[in-house]
Amino acid sequence: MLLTLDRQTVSPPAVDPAFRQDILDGFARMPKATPARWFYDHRGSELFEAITALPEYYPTRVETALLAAHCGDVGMLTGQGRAVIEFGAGSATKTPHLLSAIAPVAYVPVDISGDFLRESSATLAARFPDLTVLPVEADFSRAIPLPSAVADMPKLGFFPGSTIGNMTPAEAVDLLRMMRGSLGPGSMLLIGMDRVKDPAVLVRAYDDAQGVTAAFNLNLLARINRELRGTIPLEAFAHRAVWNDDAARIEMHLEALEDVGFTIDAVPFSMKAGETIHTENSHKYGPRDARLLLRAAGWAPLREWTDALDQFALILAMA
Ligand code: AVI
Repeated sequence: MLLTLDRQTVSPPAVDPAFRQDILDGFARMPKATPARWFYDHRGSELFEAITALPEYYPTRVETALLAAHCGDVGMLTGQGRAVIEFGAGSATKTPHLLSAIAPVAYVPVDISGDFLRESSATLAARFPDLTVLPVEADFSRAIPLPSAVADMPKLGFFPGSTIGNMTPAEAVDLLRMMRGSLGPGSMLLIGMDRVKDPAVLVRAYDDAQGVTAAFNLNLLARINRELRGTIPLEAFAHRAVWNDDAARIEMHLEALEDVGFTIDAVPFSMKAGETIHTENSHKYGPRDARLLLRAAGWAPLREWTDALDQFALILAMA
């Protein structure tokens, strides 16, 4: 049963003021840096879906296999009848494994992209006709008022995809603490985290041979041109993926290939050849780091599952 979309954010205006502000602030910084959340317009979300199917991008494949293999164990530990709250649901391709295993009373997918949320909610509602689906269009990095229908139910937060890695460790702790507050006492959290591994494997995962990740990164500039009256020459930029060992993260940058000048909403900017815009961090966590992050936010890790190569971990934690 699919109920109406609970809109926490109003339909996007012609120019999203938060997007404008973040981009103008980010381009004014030295070095230039923009928040990764602005990748996900409709085209960006499509490109991200394409990334998840790339041979080099192992996280989605490995995490889906972990869920398929261990959802029975997850169901035993969580018990039946919780409400599942999925943060950043996107196309929710991993969710059916979890829903089949724990038979939730309600499923609340939360995502900033209304289009994707509507499509995936309709697909899930058709596949699980007895399940109450209550989609919430919202930015889960801010406090989310959950639908009143699930207020008194025990909850399982589901945060797959290693999205936590796109935040700094300090932001990650804040977010995990906020989720604990939104989900309430007695809640549980199932989270996916990508492991630290051979940098060559990581760089390939973020700089694939077909250039899909490059297109995903460059789409940010196209979006700026489209939505903020930008004049950025896309052909003057190249995608770069770099392993930062000290910070244990893959960084994505857009590097100017020549000296370049452009405007964004009539504000002038210039870049020298070789200068970059830092567009994303994807932090990777070793086993102890992952548990420490959860503990720092008040979650007690209960059990974790990883693949034979220890590429990716699914961790179940209690509030
Ligand atoms: C959404 N997030 C977990 C992806 C990641 O792996 O950090 C985003 C991504 N960026 C490039 N490829 C995938």
